[in-house]
Amino acid sequence: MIAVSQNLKGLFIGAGFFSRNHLHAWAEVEGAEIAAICDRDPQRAEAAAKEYGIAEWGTDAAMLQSGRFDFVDICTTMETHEALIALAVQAGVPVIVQKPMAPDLATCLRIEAQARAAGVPVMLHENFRFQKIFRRLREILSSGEIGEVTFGRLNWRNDIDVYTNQPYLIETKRFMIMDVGIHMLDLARYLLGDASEVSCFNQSVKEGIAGEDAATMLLRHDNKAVSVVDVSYASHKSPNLFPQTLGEIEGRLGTVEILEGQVLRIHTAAGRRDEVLAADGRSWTSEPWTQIQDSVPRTQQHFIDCLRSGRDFETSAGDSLKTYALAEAAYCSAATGRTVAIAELVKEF
Ligand code: NAD
Ligand code: 89V
Repeated sequence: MIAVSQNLKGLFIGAGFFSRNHLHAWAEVEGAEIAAICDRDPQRAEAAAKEYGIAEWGTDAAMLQSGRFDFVDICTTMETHEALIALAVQAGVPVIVQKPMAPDLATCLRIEAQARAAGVPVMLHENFRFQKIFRRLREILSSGEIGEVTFGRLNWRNDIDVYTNQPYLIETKRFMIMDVGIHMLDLARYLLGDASEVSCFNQSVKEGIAGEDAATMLLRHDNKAVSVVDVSYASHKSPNLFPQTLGEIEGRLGTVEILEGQVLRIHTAAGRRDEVLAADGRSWTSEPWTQIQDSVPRTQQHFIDCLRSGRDFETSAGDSLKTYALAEAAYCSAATGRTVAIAELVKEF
């Protein structure tokens, strides 16, 4: 058992585009520190070690088997996650891994089963639900102020140039749903509860990309609520709303609108009020990424707090299977033109 006073020592894998947000955030997280960084590109590994003051760097993730690490943070793309998580599971090292968990549900199920069989905890770094505005919205819903939820709309539409920083998105066949849809499906579960049926229409609007860059999904939740989740990288508006999620949640007694500028507008019989959720004002965050960047330290602190207390992760691999089943059902619905029940894809969770 690691003394509370001692920091948990982590290995960080994947010194690419998004890693800087993780590495800045680890410097803020209480009870943990990054002891070594690994990237198969030695220049990236060495440069990041220098920039973030990390004592050790390497190019081979097998360093996981050295027995020196209390956890590993995997910040690589989805095709690499199964092999890297398997290395960690073999070494008995707890994992926090970036989304998407894997390209398809079958691989997600394999990963989760192996980790569970070995008793190694795995958490998805799914940070949209850790955004300040959605923590506050969850509180309002849990307070009962708008009553039992009956309907939700979550939309994430803009035309940010995501391709320059994340060129792998141009080639990937499963694009919009796995890149942003997965954030929205997790949010829909977090705000409206589990869902079991999906209807989906996909579109490829922009020329020259392999997968869909827009998707419109209809969900039926287990509590009979219905939600619409729509995402697009081909939505031209000024100002560009990246990375804001807009929408509304309706209940039997009122409605909460999710408005531009991180405003929650609460409508009840008592009247209407606005709550504005300001950014945290960190030195290393900058528009338009601030809303996402501010959620990274919260996500990582949750991982460490749960590791230390033994509490279940909110976005454990096991819980996240329900999110990836919805994504799989969405692709199946888009391909077949019919509503798909996740029970068709997975006997039980
Ligand atoms: P990237 O391709 O820029 O960086 C990945 C790095 O991992 C590269 O430097 C690569 O050399 C390294 N790598 C890959 N396989 C490796 C291996 N087996 N061993 C060692 N190093 C290896 O990718 P990125 O844009 O930083 O995205 C990483 C992940 O973060 C993606 O899954 C993406 O979807 C996700 N992401 C999440 C958010 C968010 O949380 N909101 C935002 C952007 C990206
Ligand atoms: O959050 C993500 O996963 C990224 C995005 C550009 C949306 O931030 O891909």
